[in-house]
Amino acid sequence: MKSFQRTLVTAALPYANGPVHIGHLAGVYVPADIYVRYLRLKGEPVLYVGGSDEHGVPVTIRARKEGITTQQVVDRYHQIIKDSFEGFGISFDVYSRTTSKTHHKLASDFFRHLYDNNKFVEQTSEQFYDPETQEFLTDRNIRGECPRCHAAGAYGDQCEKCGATLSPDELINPYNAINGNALTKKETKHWYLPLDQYQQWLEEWILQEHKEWRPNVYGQCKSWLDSGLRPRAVTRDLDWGIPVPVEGAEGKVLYVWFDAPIGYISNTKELCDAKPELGPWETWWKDPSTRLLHFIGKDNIVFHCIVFPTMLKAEGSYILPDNVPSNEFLNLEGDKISTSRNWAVWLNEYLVDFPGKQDVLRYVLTANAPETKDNDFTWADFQARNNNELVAIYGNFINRALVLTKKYFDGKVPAAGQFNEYDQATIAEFQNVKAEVEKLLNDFRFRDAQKEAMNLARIGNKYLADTEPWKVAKTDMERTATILHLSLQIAANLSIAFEPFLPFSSAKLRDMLNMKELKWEELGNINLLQESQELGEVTLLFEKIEDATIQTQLDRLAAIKAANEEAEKQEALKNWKPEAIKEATTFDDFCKMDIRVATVLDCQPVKKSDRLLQFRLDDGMGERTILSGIAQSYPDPSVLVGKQILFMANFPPRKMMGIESQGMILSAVDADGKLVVTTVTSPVKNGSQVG
Ligand code: B3M
Ligand code: ZN
Repeated sequence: MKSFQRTLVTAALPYANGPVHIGHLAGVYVPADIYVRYLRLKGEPVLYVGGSDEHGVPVTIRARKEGITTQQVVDRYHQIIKDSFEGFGISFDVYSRTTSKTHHKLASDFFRHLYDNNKFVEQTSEQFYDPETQEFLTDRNIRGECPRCHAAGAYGDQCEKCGATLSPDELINPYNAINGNALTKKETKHWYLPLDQYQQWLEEWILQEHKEWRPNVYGQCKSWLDSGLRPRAVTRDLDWGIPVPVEGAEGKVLYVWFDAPIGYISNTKELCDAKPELGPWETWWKDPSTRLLHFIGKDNIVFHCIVFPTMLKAEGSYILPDNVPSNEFLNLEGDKISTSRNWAVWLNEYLVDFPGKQDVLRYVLTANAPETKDNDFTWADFQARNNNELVAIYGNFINRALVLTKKYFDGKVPAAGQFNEYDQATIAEFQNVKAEVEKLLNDFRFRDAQKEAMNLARIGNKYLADTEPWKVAKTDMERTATILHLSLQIAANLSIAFEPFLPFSSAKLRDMLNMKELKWEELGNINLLQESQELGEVTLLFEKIEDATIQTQLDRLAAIKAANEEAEKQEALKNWKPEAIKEATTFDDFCKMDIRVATVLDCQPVKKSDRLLQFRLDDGMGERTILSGIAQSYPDPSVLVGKQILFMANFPPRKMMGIESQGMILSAVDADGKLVVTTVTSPVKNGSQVG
């Protein structure tokens, strides 16, 4: 283990193309915040650097969608995101933006430095181009049919429906996402970071020297390295971003993934320039005794473990990340969270809907943190964890300890008498937890660490339940004093243990106990509160969340789901093209088909089949039964009763679900797969032939 003198923690810079949601919080900002708060409590030098990623295509797409300028988009969402983080107590030392002057200069200089030292290769390649608007299209602005799941409107970099990572070349019938134009290809020149030249170095640095990285991170890096690295373009044909500082590069900007990680450096510089007591920014980025940690989500692993380190290495004067704790994804009610599909719990909305309950979300997201695999956020789990854990265990313990002290001891910490064996055992059990929480936090295992902190509350709650001071008080005030004294000391400890996880509740608890902020080292000390110290006002630490509150959230999601399905249908319809005409047939073959008109007498779903409808027809000669697999398209089949429809009379009879079907109903297949039964435009005799 190397020894470090300071820690620089970065959290991925969210795109300023929309508000941030629970996936962001769970994946990156809460874990990083827990870690940073923990180090601060230990008195270690640490900086927590964040900011908005304001370049790239996503923000330009949002601008088009909202009909405002790109600058207006980033101004709006930077503020919303910043406020949301503040609202949730994400304790950044700096939260800046990549449109800042400092950043433009630093990123531009960084590129120029690599350029001047021949670190790039220049390459000309064919890119998708819209001949009408005369612009090259970036991956995100190209849409088409997904080659995997065949959803319409997949993006050139990813299918939002099935989550597949794509390249625009894979899309079926690619088109310009903005105007629907068909695309051609055209040559363009770009600068590439030759990752292949760094392959060997990366293999050594990651695969040999960083075996301690999380298995998901290490594994992803290994698979990238195993499949062989290729040069990556670090410039784009785009009018939004940092201009490429090279002659002849007009109309080109730095690729957003080139400039964004440099944003960590620029933001640190802004902070240190404003606060000289932190020392020069270079100490934080160039001194090998600084420990650099990147907190990110799994879709950013390659950029933080391979691309950015290669940039830093190529530049030559920077330190490299010591670890990259990356989380997997959080889903919402079983579906992938998606900004463009509005499938998310937005933090700015949560802060309005659940005022004062920031810690509840922090708690639930950490309890369910997707540390080793994707996890699911459900509102039912949110409610259960609040009601059964925060309220019933932690809150209940605190409330009983404080209320009883108010009742029996005038709100002053009572003096302890002799601790009995049970008290001693409780203290011992309690003191063991500190080392365990520390070990877990040092390993970035926040979910288990919080579980341990919760165990402290459990110990306290059990202690009160077992010792029953409200009964003891009837006969033995001295013993009651001892029980409550110890309980209050445990409560004081809880405010320390939970400080990294639930900072708002810890502050509230400290107010109730009338204690000042304490250091991590005090955890386990059972003399934190002075005898006869007066308690503050007692309120509930957590409140029960009712079913109706949860239902409101579920209703909102149901409405979004319905809207998305409708939008997908519209997208499919918009891009629908008729099937190619079948091979030529003959008049004789056509004449072999006996198509006729009949009136629907009755139409019912077939029992135990979600596909089949049973038709009873008047075919002019009598009654006829036909089964047709169109139930999904007719949730109410009675709408067909009385209609004259077309059917094929000489289709060989078939038995399905024990019923004989005597023919075939003719239906048209719509673009969305919906089946529509065919009919005649004015009444004709049943049994008439069609031809
Ligand atoms: N903005 C992608 C994302 O939000 C990107 C991260 C940049 S970190 C330097 O997932
Ligand atoms: Zn797909």
